[in-house]
Amino acid sequence: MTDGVTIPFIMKIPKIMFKIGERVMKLGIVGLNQSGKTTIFNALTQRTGESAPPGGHAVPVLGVVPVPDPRVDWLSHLYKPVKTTYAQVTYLDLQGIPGAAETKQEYIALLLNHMRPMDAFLMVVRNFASPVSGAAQVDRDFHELEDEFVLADLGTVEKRLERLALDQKKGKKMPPVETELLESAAVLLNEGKPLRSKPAFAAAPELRGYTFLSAKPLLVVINNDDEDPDLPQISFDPVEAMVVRGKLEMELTQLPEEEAASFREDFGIQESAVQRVIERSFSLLSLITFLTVGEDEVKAWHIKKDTLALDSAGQIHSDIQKGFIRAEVVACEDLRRAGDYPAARKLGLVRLEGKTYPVQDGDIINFRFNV
Ligand SMILES: Nc1nc2c(ncn2[C@@H]2O[C@H](COP(=O)(O)OP(=O)(O)OP(=O)(O)O)[C@@H](O)[C@H]2O)c(=O)[nH]1
Ligand SMILES: [Mg+2]
Repeated sequence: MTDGVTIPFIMKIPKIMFKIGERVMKLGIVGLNQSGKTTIFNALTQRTGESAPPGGHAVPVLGVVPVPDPRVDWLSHLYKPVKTTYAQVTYLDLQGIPGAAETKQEYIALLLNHMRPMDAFLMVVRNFASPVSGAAQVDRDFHELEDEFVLADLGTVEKRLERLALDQKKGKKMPPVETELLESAAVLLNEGKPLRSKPAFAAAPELRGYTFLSAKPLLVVINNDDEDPDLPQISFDPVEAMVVRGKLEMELTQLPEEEAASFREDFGIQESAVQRVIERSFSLLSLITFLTVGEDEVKAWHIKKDTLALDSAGQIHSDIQKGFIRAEVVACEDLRRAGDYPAARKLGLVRLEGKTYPVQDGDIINFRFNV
């Protein structure tokens, strides 16, 4: 397909340019003490043991994990590139929490302090009998932490409303939208409900600066014992919840693939639960994938849903954004049906899109730009 104009076209982008511009989205692993957070973090990131030195300070440990994607597998098979790069999610686990955080409250306060800047949470809830904390009580444990989110946010809202009322007494004007939002947030939080239960709060630009804990997207991972594959009775809606047998999954990641496969069969695990957690983490962050292809590299890039072509170009490099001319786009599914790029082009499946095109999940994009 052609748009009838000769377009300066730079195919090869210097490798160094790929390093810049990607914003890392982070999921914080939260949960009560000894719920299996580090076990699940290790299963997700294929590590063993604690990374924090014992007896020291609380240390945030980051783990970067590739997001499984059959489209990338197929494109890599088609192009046989030097390098294949999957989209990534980053998890943060707070390890080595010092003995000084003795009470549950202190433990949670310290944990949440570190977790506040995260983009979303993965909450681990214990569903195995523990020598420290006794029989599993999934509902109770979930609500214990959720209530802490709600209380912390209510504290923030009330403090801010008091401040605004004081300012008003001194003759300052109250910002009307923010005040109204805070007042209705206070009502919701007073009912014990998280801000994420009203998407309007989570999305409101006037509230963004507050980094409310209960507004962040949440994926609940119920950490079952080895022999138990089932989701227990739970009463927390509308949160996303899934079951992982954390200890088993962590042990599996430490085995050679053949042995792990035979274990998986024995325990009736079709797809690694860990892979599902990673996939769900990615969509929890409202991310979609676009792809760039070539003999050098097949690469999956993550962007927020509804990102325009111009901003997607900026994800790769600011120069590509600045010099943006057109985006040459083919949906990965269309390419698959056509068989290869020239065939897709012949069938008219390769489109030229402008700056304001909202990039779709699975788009393969070739940016045309001027530098
Ligand atoms: N039976 C059983 N034990 C588990 C499971 N997951 C974790 N554990 C055990 O529970 C204990 C705590 O696990 P961790 O992963 O350290 O829990 P944590 O939430 O990181 O603990 P802190 O960081 O100290 O709060 C360890 O002894 C684990 O071996 C599980 O699925 N089943
Ligand atoms: Mg831990």
